[in-house]
Amino acid sequence: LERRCVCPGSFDPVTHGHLDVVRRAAALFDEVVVAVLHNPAKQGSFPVERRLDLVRRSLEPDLADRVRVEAFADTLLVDVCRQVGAGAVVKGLRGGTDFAYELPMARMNRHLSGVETVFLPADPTLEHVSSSLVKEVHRYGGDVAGLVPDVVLAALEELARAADG
Ligand code: COD
Repeated sequence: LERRCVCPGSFDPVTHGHLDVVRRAAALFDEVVVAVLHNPAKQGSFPVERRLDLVRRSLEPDLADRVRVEAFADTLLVDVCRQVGAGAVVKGLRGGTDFAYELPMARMNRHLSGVETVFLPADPTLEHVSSSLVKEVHRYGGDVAGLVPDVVLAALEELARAADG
């Protein structure tokens, strides 16, 4: 029996916080589907194809054969789970704010289809890392080198140059 889970998110862009959760999910499940989804509350910075590419290029080679990275347009997370045959969603929790945001979604998803949500406590060294803070700090010239993979750092530079020119 193949045990599969989905790690959903905006990944706009992927951070070491996301990658830590994906790595830990891969230790618990046979296959991980990283699902790039639309969050209606957020306006995107990177096109979806670029987000996918950055996640794929950030995965360690030893994970690559058990981690799939796909985009799903305008779909419920539970439909993504059904589509890929996953019984569980894996998410990281940075603190109480994440928990308050995630708990109703976890309950709603279980209500809709029975899918379970597994919460992993964020690594304490990555608790302050979010895509939005990384983008903000980088935009104002702060150093985000330790918080995102090198390919993402390059993409952020590119984004800044495009915004300037
Ligand atoms: N440490 C640990 N975990 C982290 C860190 C970190 N530093 N940073 C991010 N994470 C984890 C969190 O678990 C987070 O949930 C996940 O990564 C993704 O984070 P983001 O910011 O990329 O993604 P979000 O929060 O914008 O994603 C929200 C979804 C797209 C998953 C959500 O809107 C959704 O499910 N949409 C689909 C439509 C749907 O089904 N709606 C109804 C829901 S009930």
